Amino acid sequence: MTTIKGPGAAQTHDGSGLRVAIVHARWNTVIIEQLVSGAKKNLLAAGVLEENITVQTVPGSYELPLAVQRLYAASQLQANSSVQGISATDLLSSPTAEVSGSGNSTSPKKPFDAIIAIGVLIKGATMHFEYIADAVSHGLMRVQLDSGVPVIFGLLTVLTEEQGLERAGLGSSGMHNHGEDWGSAAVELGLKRREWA
Ligand code: DLZ
Repeated sequence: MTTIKGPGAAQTHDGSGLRVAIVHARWNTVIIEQLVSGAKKNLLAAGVLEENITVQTVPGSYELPLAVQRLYAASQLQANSSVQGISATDLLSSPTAEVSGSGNSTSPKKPFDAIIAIGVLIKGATMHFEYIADAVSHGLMRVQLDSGVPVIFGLLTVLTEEQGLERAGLGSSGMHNHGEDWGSAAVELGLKRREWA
């Protein structure tokens, strides 16, 4: 069956110069894993280098806004730092971390051009779902507008497990994996953000 829903005809963008982070919750892992691999698939298909894709996890969706905010800040710090060879994770745990050892450096990293936040909220019997969905949606928008980095909204807010599986391309209806759209959106917005700078 044809549908009018969706982002329209596929666009081609060259993501080979981009650096992208995926931050995902671990709740509802079966669905999450599929969404993350869909996002990664389209990042790679657009030319984003594997080495320029960073994947970080948090326990649940509620943790996504802070993680996105800190990961982006760490990548800015890393880019500005004269000390090379510090991972974003090191910087997150200790923003003033120094590298011990030989001083061998990795290539300089620039700040992330886009960050994809992925989580799956499944409605339960209480109001939990509504509070988290609202908080995370507003939190991610706030990080995006405060920092200027595109934050791709990969939060599924579904009423049933089946709805979640469908949107990850794991259902019986033939619905595509929405994670792929998020990978494409990250590339498009990462490039457009540079144009709009
Ligand atoms: C606690 C909780 C529940 C009940 N459901 C979900 C869910 O469906 N999806 C999700 O990503 N996270 C869930 N969580 C965990 C919260 O997001 C959060 O990790 C905890 O409340 C700790 O802050």
